[in-house]
Amino acid sequence: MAWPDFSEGLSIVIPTYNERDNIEQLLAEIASVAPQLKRPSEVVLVDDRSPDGTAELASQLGRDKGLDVRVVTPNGPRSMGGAIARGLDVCRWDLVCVMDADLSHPPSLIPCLIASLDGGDGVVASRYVPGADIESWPARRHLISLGATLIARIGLRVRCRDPLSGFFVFRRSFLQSVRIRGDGNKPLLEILVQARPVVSEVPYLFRNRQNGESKLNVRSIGEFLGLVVRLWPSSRDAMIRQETSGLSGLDPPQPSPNPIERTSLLRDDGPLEFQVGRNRVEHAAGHRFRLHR
Ligand SMILES: Nc1nc2c(ncn2[C@@H]2O[C@H](COP(=O)(O)OP(=O)(O)OP(=O)(O)O)[C@@H](O)[C@H]2O)c(=O)[nH]1
Ligand SMILES: [Mg+2]
Repeated sequence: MAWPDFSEGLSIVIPTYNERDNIEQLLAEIASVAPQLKRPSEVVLVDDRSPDGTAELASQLGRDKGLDVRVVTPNGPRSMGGAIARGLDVCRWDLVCVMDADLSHPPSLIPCLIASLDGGDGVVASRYVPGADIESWPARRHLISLGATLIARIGLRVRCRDPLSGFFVFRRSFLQSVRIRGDGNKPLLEILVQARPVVSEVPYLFRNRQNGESKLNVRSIGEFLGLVVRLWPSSRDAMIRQETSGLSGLDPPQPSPNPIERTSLLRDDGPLEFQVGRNRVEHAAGHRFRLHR
């Protein structure tokens, strides 16, 4: 089915560690966007036994706000990527949105992400397409993020502008072909490199975390580089397949019922040049971004 059916539910997977100061506002924002989704939804909070009581507070708030909040507590070492992989395993619905709990990712964008799925495999909320912005990051953080993004895009031949985004929508049925390990804490990158999905990108305003502490540290950078090295053979194989079979060796994107909408699909299958920003249109919750071959 090309379009998300309104009878289909949505699972929102959120990894958490010590997010007590953010969880109430996050769940309130999700509750306020729920009516616009026009579908059943659940929140799958994957919490690595946060000492600040995030999980208990989330369960209580879910009951208070009438939200279907399920808390999953994995065994094993604490890992943000591992938590997302676990959440994707246990969620109830086929349509799934992954996002952070630190209010960097606005829940108000979720309806727009789902509407933008439009026959593709996934939608990425992007910090690096025209119309997007990042609020109050120090220069050092910008440099780290841009450097890591370039390493991923060039080293792994990924066309998505923000392959390290932690805010995205996919179908779990599509993800069945991908083994998401969660090492390196960038599950979207694992998906893009291993499954070469058709994705579109939607710009948004990324807000820097206001409360709580970042878990990003030097070790995270090392783990990310380890992930790039692990994924490199997969990206090389995809390039060889592309060279031997020509650009059309991979199936073209599914046609959309709307011929204008079709242009929004981007097959993430190699280092093709693309133009940006030619066809930006107003969308319900912001600007929709289109990528063209
Ligand atoms: N379950 C689980 N969640 C985690 C872990 N580390 C981070 N998270 C969550 O993953 C999300 C992203 O973590 P952040 O610390 O914000 O990492 P970041 O977004 O790369 O960095 P900042 O935005 O600068 O803080 C947040 O919802 C965290 O609570 C972990 O070890 N286990
Ligand atoms: Mg964050």
